[in-house]
Amino acid sequence: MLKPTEKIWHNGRFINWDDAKVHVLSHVIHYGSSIFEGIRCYETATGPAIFRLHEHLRRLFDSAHIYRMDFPFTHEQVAEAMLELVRVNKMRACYLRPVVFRSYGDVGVNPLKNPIDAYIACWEWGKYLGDEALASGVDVCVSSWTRIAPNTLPALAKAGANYMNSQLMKMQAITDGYSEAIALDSNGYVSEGSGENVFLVRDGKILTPPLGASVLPGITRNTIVQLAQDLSTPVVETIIPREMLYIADEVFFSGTAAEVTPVRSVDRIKVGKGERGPVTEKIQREFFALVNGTKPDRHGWLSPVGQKQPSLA
Ligand code: PPE
Repeated sequence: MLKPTEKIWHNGRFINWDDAKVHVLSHVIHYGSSIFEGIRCYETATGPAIFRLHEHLRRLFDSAHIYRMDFPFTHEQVAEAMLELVRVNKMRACYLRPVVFRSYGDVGVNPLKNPIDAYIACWEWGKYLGDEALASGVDVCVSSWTRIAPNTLPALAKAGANYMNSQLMKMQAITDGYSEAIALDSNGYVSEGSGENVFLVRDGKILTPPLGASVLPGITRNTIVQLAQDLSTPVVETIIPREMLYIADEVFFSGTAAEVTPVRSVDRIKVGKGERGPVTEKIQREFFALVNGTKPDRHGWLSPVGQKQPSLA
């Protein structure tokens, strides 16, 4: 269960957790008119630091732009709000969730007259696909649901409505005994998980679907591509037939919540040896060393919160 923190940022002010409420006739409740981000703040030896804050904010503003939402704050203001939120809540590590939506005003599909409301909350979020997932890998299925098709819902926007498709995938997967599902795009090629991008490894080469395969332009996806290049491992963005998932040497997920999670089987077919593979492990090691600050931040990906938080111990 979600453990409340003290404050939530709302339209430029910090309010109490329990006061962050919306009216039932808010546009977003009826028509899914929200965009959001998910960002992790990691504990490092020199205090908490937000991982790839600016890339996440860029995507938030891109999502707002796609949906014609006039969000009256600058990138810098929201960045400062996020850092301040971690400070006021005295968090050491947390997940941050900015959400921008069409709020209370009129009812009816036309969203243009409804005000835009913005909140940022944070909380402690552990391992997305279970505690064992990072080491042992997860069992997944190919969803019978297709990922949102081009020209239906824009996949490059991180919009609440996209997650109705994700929920269908996830519910089916869980009910059928899997941890997660991978969807195919409307052409039948591999797209992404309900809340993760997908990578395959075959013959030492890393493959991932291109943005045209209805995937979210994941910040972790971009991180993996960069880390693979740093490690001189070739990475190719290419359309991927479904059966490549079965014959890949390794498959793994990437995402802010999921971080880098190995996939050990797809549709009950073992991937490689049915355990975390060596390339996945190498990428994981590099990823966690960077986010935890045990390796120098050579890409400038960490935004220090600027205050060492008291130890909870
Ligand atoms: N695809 C989807 C559909 C997705 O939701 C995410 C993130 C990604 C790819 C990876 O993107 P990125 O986080 O930028 O690397 N999913 C977020 C929400 C998960 C949730 O259950 O809520 C996340 O990981 O924060």
